[in-house]
Amino acid sequence: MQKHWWQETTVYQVYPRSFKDSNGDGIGDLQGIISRLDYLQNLGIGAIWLSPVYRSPNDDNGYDISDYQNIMKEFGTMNDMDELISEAKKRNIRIVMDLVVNHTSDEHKWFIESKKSKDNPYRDFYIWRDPKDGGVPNKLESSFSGSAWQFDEKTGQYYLHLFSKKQPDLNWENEKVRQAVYKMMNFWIDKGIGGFRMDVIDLIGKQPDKMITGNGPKLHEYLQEMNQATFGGKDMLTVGETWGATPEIAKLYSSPERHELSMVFQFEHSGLDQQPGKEKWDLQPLDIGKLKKVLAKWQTELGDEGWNSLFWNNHDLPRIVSRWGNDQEYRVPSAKMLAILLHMMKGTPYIYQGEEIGMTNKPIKDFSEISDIESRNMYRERIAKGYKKADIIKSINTKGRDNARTPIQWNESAQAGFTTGTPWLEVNPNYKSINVQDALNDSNSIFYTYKKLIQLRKDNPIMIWGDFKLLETEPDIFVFERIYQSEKWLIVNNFSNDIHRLQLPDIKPGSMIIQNYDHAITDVSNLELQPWESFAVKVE
Ligand code: TEU
Ligand code: CA
Repeated sequence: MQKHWWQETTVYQVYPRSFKDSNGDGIGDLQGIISRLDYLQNLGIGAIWLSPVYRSPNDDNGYDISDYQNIMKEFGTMNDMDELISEAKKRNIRIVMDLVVNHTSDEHKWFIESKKSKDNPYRDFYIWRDPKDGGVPNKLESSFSGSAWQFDEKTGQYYLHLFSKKQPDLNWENEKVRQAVYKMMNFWIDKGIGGFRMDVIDLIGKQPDKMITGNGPKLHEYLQEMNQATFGGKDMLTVGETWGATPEIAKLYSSPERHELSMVFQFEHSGLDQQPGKEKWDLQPLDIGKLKKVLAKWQTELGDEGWNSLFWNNHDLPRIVSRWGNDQEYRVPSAKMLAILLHMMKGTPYIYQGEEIGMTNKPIKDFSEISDIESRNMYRERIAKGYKKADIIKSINTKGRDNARTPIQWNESAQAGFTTGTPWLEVNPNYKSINVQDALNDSNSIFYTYKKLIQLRKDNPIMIWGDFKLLETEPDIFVFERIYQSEKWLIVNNFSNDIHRLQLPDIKPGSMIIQNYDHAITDVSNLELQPWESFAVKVE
């Protein structure tokens, strides 16, 4: 298999609205990101996945794009964007753009034309259907609650929106749509970007009349066509967001000989703390035994036909230390354990902004504190269905998207140093004890665990190419080996608040690679693992 830069690097996701505000309007912006590139270079990352910065009315914080070739006014200008690309390049950081082409904003010029009349040249850029029996064409639902069909009085038809009604779905069956998207992608490629993260890309082959949304029959044909028309042969990082992917499906996207994408984000592990067959709001505790099984399956099954992306959180998911770690007594060791575990697996690791300092979820008490459209719609829907307010708020505090979107806590000054004004979303009140400045000043901080992991990846091919092998242990302990040529590493993780015994009589540990407690590990035949203890050690 040919080697690529994106297999050897670590990616950092920036959610621009919450990263750093440079002009006091309370909204993070491109100049803010530029001002923190030295920080990211210090961390050691090789690429930034930049959540959308395009022109947008912000119904879904930039995932509703009204102009793909212009910058959101609050974020800056195209000159700022060019500056970001070139300043990042100087620091060996590539910019991976978010490509949101399953849908546009309803304020995009294509949609404004499309809804003008049934015979408008842009009508077929979107998915319009006649009413059925005086109502919606079928039962397709929006991810943001309610029907996926919105009636348009003027032309008497419904349009499809799998997300908010301000995010009409593009009609990928229309060749003109595909060509327009490829042209736009080439505009960005010509600017020297490092690749694309492709929003809900598994939906573009939908067949709405057959109730098929994900993994439609023409999905891979479109991706191969896109590859050829745009990034093919340019060694760019392309990662598809694919909620329903199994390892078999992931291979279709990422087998090198198929010429589609570099890798996908799979979410199988992310569904483990929700009740089967229900929504993410329907909570259940994480079964760590299952987590190990799922992750180990992905580690081994892709083989050489694909490549894993490794991530715990993003702008849609709660903060991992709050979700599966312990954000109180064991915040620091559990955050470090989660970092070591993730970065020691095979694949490209992604860090979500703030994860590297162990930022936590921010609990709310009331509807008035919710910003995110997904949570707001769900709240209203569930109140109407008779759910208890306290239960809904609990679901939002556990799984809501605002949790990960609070501003980055840079220091202990007002508003955590994110802005000199009023932030668009309230800062987490724990910023006085959790912030970048303190993390940089403390050589034992979570930040330096991440920094070390990133450096280790640069120095040790085994971290990138080594095979993964899960060792059988009791459920709360996650133990695996990486094996490469004559080298072997042992990685041990206690995924709990309790002390656990672990016996590995046949393994002789050598030098320590990284750990989150500072005692020596000279013998693993009868270990007493401390709460959330984690270490990686060479095997003799
Ligand atoms: O997310 C896709 C998606 O399915 C999520 O919205 C998901 O439904 C939810 O967050 C978790 O249950 C992508 C983007 O990452 C997200 O921010 C956008 O809102 C969405 O697409 C629409 O563009
Ligand atoms: Ca700003």
